[in-house]
Amino acid sequence: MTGLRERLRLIAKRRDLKTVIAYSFDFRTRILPFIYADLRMAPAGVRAIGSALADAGFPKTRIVLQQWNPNFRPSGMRLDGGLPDLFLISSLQLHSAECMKLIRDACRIEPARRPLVVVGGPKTIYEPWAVFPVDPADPAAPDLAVTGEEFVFLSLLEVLLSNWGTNETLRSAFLRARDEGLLDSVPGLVYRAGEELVDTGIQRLLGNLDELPHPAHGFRLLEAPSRGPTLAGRALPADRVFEHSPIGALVMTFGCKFSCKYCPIPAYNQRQHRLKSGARIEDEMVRVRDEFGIRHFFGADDNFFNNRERTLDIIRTLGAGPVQKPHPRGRIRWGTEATVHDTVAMREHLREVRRAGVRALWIGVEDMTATLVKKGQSVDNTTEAFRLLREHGIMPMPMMMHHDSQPLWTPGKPYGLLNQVHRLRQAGAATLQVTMLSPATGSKLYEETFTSGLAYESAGGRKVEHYMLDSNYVIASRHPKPWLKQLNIMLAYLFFYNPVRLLISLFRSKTSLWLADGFLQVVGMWAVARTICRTFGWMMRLMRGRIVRTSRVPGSRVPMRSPNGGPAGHALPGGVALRWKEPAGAAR
Ligand code: B12
Ligand code: SF4
Repeated sequence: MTGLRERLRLIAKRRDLKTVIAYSFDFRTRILPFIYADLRMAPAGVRAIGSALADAGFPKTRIVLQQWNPNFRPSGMRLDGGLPDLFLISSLQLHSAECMKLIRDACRIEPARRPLVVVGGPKTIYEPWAVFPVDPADPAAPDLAVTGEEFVFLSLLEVLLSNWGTNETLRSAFLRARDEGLLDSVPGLVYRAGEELVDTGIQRLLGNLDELPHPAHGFRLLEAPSRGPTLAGRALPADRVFEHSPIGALVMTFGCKFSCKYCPIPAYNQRQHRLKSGARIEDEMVRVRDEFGIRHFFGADDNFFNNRERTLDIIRTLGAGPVQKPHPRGRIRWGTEATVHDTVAMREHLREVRRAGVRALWIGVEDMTATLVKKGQSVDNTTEAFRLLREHGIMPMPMMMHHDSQPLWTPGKPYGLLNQVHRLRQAGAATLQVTMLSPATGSKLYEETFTSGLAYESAGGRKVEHYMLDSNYVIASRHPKPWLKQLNIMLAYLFFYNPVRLLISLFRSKTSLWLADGFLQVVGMWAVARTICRTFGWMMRLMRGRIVRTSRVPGSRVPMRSPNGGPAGHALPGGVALRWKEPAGAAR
């Protein structure tokens, strides 16, 4: 990675490159559990790609967040007086509809002037084929889908820039590189070649995250929030970044040692635990605070306590250095994710964890009785983990997963959803996440959810759309009355966020952070109202309408292959992608 960054800097001395990066955002996803953070935290993925470009010597880069610029239209974008050379889109699966709208609009630019259009992020990492449509009436498609991280993107850039002639667009250099097979040496790309999709393979992952470009670059590239369709003359000034993104998402570690069947994280990380050093994280926090005024951070960790020695290196460095020294902008505070099991295992070190600035931990409790999933949690050790955190002034934020066999209430037993929510609140939970077990792309359970006929295609005539794939909607269930599951989720939230609890949090709080607890109750009540308004209609359809199931595993409808004609790494068994082998082989 370090060598690649240096080589690109040499190219940058000879070549200018203008890039616009858009983050797609579907406003229909604005419901619990993350209704505040979704708008008030500039996402790390687009910032990381922007940082990589700026670090490589291409500062003419702008990051547009659809959540801040809902009317942004790529066809009208101008940067430094002209169309950009490169238009990048980042999307989560649930924002796919908006991602496709951006692609369609970018394709309205006449081909001879069109920027190279590339899509990446968690949508294409798992389903790169999905952005290449099959409908001849709607042919708009990106030039390329990326199924990897910065390393893949910069490797691609190196190939393209090394082959970019002076009198041509970057897109035409891409088309030539593609046809000459130059892209095939970069694993992590999917492009169209005639009637097929070519998948260059599974990405090579960067292990030492200290080699990543510094995230501070990305914060300088943000487009200021606006209602307009075009871009402003300059990016959001550094001293106004905090106003719009008071929380900074930072990459610290990636990976988790558990292997829950419904979770894509261990496989995505190729079973590796990847991380930055304590010194590097300290430098990032301090620099982002000093340059942009952001002193609250959220670690993009999958399980921060995954490895005790590595965690201790990070927290001891942060606890001893400038991060915790008084500062005119305030001390640095941060939160992240961990498991119950590892929190209990870290019990002797929680004082150090707090000293490092941690004030909130999102904990994947799922089901306290471990009926749904076993990852070292039980009623007793979950309560113990929460007690320990509370005692150390760290807010525990449980993430629960409701499932078909869990009742709403079980008298005298801790199995029911409300019984568990009650216990968690008593144990000091400050927020609550309750989602329904749903198919997650990239997880072991994904295909089975479809092949077993569990997944819904529609209910009451309404199709399951992408924005509903956030586990807040019941879209896969064997329960005879699935509407009850949807209702249970609403009741659990109402049980947790309500005026009575607000009063209790202010006058008899279980946590030392009672003001934060009260604030979270207020935001939570507003968010519950919004969540109920959004999901009530779906519940009624589940109750009154006909439920149509689907057993078709989503897969590429365009034949997909590796560069040498073998099976494609990103194809799903069962989809046309893998069945490609015979029919497409015959057609070639
Ligand atoms: C922090 C986080 C959040 C924060 C996001 C806040 C913010 N605005 O940043 C909050 C808490 C709000 C959140 C909410 C949700 N999240 Co979330 N979240 C994460 C988490 C833990 C870290 C994200 C992150 O910052 N990663 C670090 C960055 C650097 O990685 P990245 O975004 O993947 O980007 C890299 C690559 O993808 C690639 N890339 C990205 N874009 C592009 C574009 C191009 C052109 C290229 C070439 C490359 C590229 O390069 C980047 C650098 O390496 C991830 C898991 C994870 N470890 O990544 C889940 C994750 C993104 N979340 C997920 C989900 C499902 C949700 C929710 C639906 C949960 C829920 N039930 O409500 C909501 C959705 C809310 C909404 N309306 O959007 C899923 C998405 C699954 C999918 N396939 O789309 C993830 C991947 C977790 C998982 N594995 O299941 N989340
Ligand atoms: S513990 Fe959490 S991050 Fe780890 S595999 Fe299970 S669900 Fe995924």
